[in-house]
Amino acid sequence: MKLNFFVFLLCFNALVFNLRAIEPLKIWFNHPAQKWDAEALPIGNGRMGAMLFGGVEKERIQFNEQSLWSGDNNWDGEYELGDHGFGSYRNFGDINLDFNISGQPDQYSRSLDIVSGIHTTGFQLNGQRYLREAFASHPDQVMVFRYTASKKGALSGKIHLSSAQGAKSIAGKNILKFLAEMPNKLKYATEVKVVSEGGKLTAEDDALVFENCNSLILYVDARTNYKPEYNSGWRGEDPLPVIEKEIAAASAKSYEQLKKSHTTDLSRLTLAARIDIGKTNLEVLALPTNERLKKYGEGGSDPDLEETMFQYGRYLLASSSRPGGLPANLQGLWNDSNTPAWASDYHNNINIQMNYWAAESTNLSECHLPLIDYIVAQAEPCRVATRKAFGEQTRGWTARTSQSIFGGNGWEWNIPASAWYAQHVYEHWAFTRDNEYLKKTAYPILKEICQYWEDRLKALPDGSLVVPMGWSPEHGPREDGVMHDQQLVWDLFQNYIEAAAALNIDQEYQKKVAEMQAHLAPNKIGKWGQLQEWQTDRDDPDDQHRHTSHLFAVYPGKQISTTKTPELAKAAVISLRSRSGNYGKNIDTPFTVESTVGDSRRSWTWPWRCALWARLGEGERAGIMIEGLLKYNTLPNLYCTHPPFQMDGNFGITAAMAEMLLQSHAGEINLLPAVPKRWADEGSFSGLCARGGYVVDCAWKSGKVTSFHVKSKNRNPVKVRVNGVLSEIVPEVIK
Ligand code: FUC
Repeated sequence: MKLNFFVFLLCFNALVFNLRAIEPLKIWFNHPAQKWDAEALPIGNGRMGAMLFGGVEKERIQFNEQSLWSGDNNWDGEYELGDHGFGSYRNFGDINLDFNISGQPDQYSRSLDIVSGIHTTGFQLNGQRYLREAFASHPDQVMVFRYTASKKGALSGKIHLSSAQGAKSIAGKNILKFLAEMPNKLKYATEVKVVSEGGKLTAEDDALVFENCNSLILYVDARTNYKPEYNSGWRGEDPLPVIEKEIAAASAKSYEQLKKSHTTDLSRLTLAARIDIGKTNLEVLALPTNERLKKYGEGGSDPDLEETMFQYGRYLLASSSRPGGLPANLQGLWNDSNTPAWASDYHNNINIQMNYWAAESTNLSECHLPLIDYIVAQAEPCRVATRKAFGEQTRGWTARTSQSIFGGNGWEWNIPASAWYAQHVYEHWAFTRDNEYLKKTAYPILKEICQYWEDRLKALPDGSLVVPMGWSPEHGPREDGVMHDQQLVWDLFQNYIEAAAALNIDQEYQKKVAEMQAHLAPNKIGKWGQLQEWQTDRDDPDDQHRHTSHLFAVYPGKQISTTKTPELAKAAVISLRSRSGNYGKNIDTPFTVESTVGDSRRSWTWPWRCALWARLGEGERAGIMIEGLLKYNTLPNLYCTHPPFQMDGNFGITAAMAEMLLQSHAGEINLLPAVPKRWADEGSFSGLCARGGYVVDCAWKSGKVTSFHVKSKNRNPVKVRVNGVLSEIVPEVIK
């Protein structure tokens, strides 16, 4: 293969490559939090997390563990919340510290470092400096809170532990704990061990009193006896003995040791990918995050805030989704309610998928595994529910839109749900090229879901195949051949064919699937040039419905691309403009953030559209979608809000920003495919991933790539598009 000389120079010009220094990545306030969803700050170790308020006299730590759910096992039917029925994700409880101090603090700040995951509250009061640190350790499986003051013996007060499910706390010498059972027989427990330096600890009723201590350390662990296994009735080991063991092991280590192993573990993930898209001026940089967000919403420039949003999504994923655990739910992991919106469940018509869009592309592949394990664990109850709904002879499975952790299928059948899940199962292989995983885990799932569609597709008199009774999520009436469904099944078949070819197996079935794929009723361009959402040409150009389901084929799918299907890509541009209020009545108005109104302003709509614009090569419009999310659907603590608070927006915008910088869905690595003018001047990224097992670094000036590296564990050559020129290169080898 001929190597383009210019690309050769760029690729091997390691000396020129220069990732500019990264600004400290912090979210901070100069006052304690009042509102849980908008101001408190999250820590998490994948399984367990807390929201911190940073109070001065009273410190509230609201905490969660990902498996505390109400509801019945294997529920199959419409939503029914509460203790029985579908149930919901629940609040675990609070730890409250009342300090014997009062007055107006000086130099107050509370901050969350989203690289190290250390939360710090500091202030000056009555001539003393108070410092409080908190983190949730994945390696040690405990949360750790440390309280210090500059003067010896200055810490006195009381600690309470309260369950949000009604369990009674008991206090021992230096321990607070509770153990109880939910009405669905899920056991749950918490232990808080308190260690003081100096002073004295005494149990008083259900509280712990601390007097004249120099410092305090709290070790916290919470668990349930949930087991992600249908055949075990979703119940496993008793939680308390595990908790006691973990707390004993952690408290035997020094604080510095625990902090170091936590920081090393988390920053391995958070630093694996970085972006630098511009420099915020120092005056703005010095402001608390909530004030910067406000200024940004008023039109101020703040590239470092956009960069913080990118990294926050990665921090939140690494803090709510770790191997062996459950996937991130609608609120990630953080929930203070027993009746959360949409049960804080797993919604599969956009939300759970968006939660994981950034996992592979931004170098958090291991954080994708909880979703894949969830798909595996839920398959059996879904098979049962699928047979019940679609006939005893049905092969394979699919799911209703809302799912629980107990095999529960709640609100409304989402017939192509499993095809969308299959995309995640496939993408984990596409990015990692882990053939063992492909053979053992991914391939059987893909094949089984293909069989579901083999049985379910309906042949029209002209021989084309349609998905029966789809509804273009939450938009259309139920009818055959809805484009969203057609595209999802196309994607499933394509991924199956690629997987089977890589394993060199099932030749006959590959042919069968390829034949079905070729007969799927295709995408259509309608009367105003739009990509049709339905088989009939009835799309309304003034419709601003939040879902952009018929654009699945552009993103996260790969059926439509600017290079391979330019006519369909053009139609997608027209459809997407109209969804953001720039067609129909407003065809001549400029495309601005304000033209997107009403139902189009949601936590997850902006990121999806941002990624869509990126795939369509429209950097300016992608940039406008980031502005919209920050202006209309982001809370002061940078949590995204539907409303209410919903984490898909955080995860989604990270993925969409990555897609603006690097794409790999169309058989090539495309560098800087959709960079808006405001990022073009100078910037860099490192550690973004491309399908095929590649890791990419890149730097640019005036919108042009000035240096790049493609690394891989294999030496497979890869096509790279750099400054519009496509060449094949051999990657550098990662050992
Ligand atoms: C889907 C969306 C809603 C919301 C809910 C949790 O049903 O249509 O907008 O995000 O999930």
